[in-house]
Amino acid sequence: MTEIKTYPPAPDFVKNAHIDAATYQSMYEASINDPEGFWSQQAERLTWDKAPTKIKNTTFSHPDVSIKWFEDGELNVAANCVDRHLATRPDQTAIIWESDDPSVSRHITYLELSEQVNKLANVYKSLGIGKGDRIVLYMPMIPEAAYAMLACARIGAVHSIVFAGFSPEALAARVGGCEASLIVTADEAPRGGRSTPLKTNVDKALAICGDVKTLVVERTGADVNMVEGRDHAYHTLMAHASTDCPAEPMNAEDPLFILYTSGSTGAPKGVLHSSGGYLLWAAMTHEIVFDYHEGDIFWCTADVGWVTGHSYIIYGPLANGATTLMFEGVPTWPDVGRFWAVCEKHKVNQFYTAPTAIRALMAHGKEPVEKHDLSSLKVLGTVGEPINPEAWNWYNETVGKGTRPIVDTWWQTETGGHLLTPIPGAIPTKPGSATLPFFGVQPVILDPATGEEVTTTEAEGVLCMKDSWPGQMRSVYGDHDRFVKTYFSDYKGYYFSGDGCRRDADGYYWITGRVDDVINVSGHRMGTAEVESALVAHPAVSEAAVVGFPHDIKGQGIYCYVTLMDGEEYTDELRKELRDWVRKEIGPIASPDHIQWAPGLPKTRSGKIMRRILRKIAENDYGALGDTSTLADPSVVEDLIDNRMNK
Ligand code: 6R9
Repeated sequence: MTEIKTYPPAPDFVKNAHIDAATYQSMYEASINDPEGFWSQQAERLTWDKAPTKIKNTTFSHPDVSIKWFEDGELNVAANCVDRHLATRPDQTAIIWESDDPSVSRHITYLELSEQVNKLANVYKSLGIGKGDRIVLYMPMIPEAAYAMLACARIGAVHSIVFAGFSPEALAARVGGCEASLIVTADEAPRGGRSTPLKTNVDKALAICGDVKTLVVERTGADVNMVEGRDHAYHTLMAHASTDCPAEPMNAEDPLFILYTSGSTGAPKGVLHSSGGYLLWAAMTHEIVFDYHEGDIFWCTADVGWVTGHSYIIYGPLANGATTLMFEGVPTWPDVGRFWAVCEKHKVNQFYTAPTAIRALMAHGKEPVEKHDLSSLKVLGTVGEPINPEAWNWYNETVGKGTRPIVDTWWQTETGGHLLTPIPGAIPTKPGSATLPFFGVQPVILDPATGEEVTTTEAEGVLCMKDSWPGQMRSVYGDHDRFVKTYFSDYKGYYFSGDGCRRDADGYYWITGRVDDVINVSGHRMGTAEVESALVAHPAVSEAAVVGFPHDIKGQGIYCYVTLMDGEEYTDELRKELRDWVRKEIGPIASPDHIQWAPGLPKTRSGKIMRRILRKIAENDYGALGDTSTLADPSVVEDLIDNRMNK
């Protein structure tokens, strides 16, 4: 095995950093030994209408799981992200918008942000929306998406963002799932020189889930269908709206947003986040993990449709009064140097992206990076999936010139923000490791066979958390039992992350990937069950089993085994049709990479599909199939291998 190098923080960096090694140690200890004291002090990062006196009231005890932080506190998230900066920085840029078209960008100041948010909040009210109502956002990466989120927060409405790459079918399920009163969308979403017809997709979704009011931003000016009384033009209503809208005082535990995410079973679940604890977590991690300083330009390349966009494009940076960059395009258009051109153009200081993007750009070599002046960069971050050491090294050497700390941040939609991560001035990094816990985070590794904690420093097993942190999700929207069952039932008394993990001799954590039937395709989480149910919804398909397989760029690809109905013919045309079908049912992000015909699937005598075997076949790893003696018909496996090899 090649030796793993350790990269200590550079002395120059440590000098200016918020947190050094000794401070990390003492603060971490305080956060564990005296959570009440620690978090009541940290809560002062936010501006409260009523400061909390009850700090932590949480239990992971099955089945009475209950999570409350700052429960008697009152605040408004929009007031924290906008209003409180108006006295000190009205003319500072809050949002830099870089459009898909490289010649177009805009700067929006905190004062402008305030006016737009307040107007939109008044527009919501005029459409009959109030505290607690749900608003679905299905939007391009444009400043109006930020206004739409913050305007919800201002009046206490709960947003549920649906990534613009999802299909009308997936959108309809999410609109229906939270009984939304309004959908905010745009005519079209330009990306990479192409355009997604968002409003047309909304029309198709409403034909499935029933009519809901819409508010349509004009992004490209494309001609779209507007139904009188149902569809409203954003710019028309905004033109008459007042910039004066008081912020609704909210309890810290009132919901801020719902975000659907995939699990191992059933339909995606609506992860529910709070106002107080979530915002504190987003703000604090944004400042400390990226070592954000006053005046820095921060760029997170995610889409606001994912949790990373929520916490690190909008809520964290704006709560801190930062300048946040919002990018509408893709890393490879108009050329593979786009990320670096944007870093140079806007003098980006912290850059946060996904390993899949790094791998894709790495394939094009150094030249597109070296063409650009990247001297403004101070910290580089990654998120979404394990980063392989080759990609880490390339990021470090080619982008960071070997002098910028890399923060490999492990977290989940459920966690609200970073849980395992280097702190750049404090924690030496190792390529591929998310290193150590953030303040208040108590990771444990459990033996999956016994459910017992592995207490030795070196350990391997499933990653759980022993106690709550303020940014933790509070429930599954409308289904608290599902929350308890999904996260607190397999290992009682712990939060179960769904990830496998190893702890090395230095106590560093190395995520080994999901241990459930969730796959991670280009950093997007997907339940194999979702792809399976899309496939079996096709009239020709009788059965389907979906697994992940290693993919050079995407991390994991989607491998589908499909059994057809009697009398159906296994043809290449049908294969193509099924691929398009899945794209239509879920969205292009769920495009199958391989569809293998499987007249028979390996099943146990009780009828359970043995996915372990299917994963091995997908990986072309036939020597390690393990015990197949419990199969009802072991010959099925040979047929699948023959099929795989002749494909
Ligand atoms: C923020 C986000 C969560 C899953 C998580 C894990 C994987 C995320 C990672 C990572 C290794 C990292 N994951 N960050 N694996 N190293 N730094 O991605 O949320 O979309 O909910 O995905 O992503 O498997 O369980 P989400």
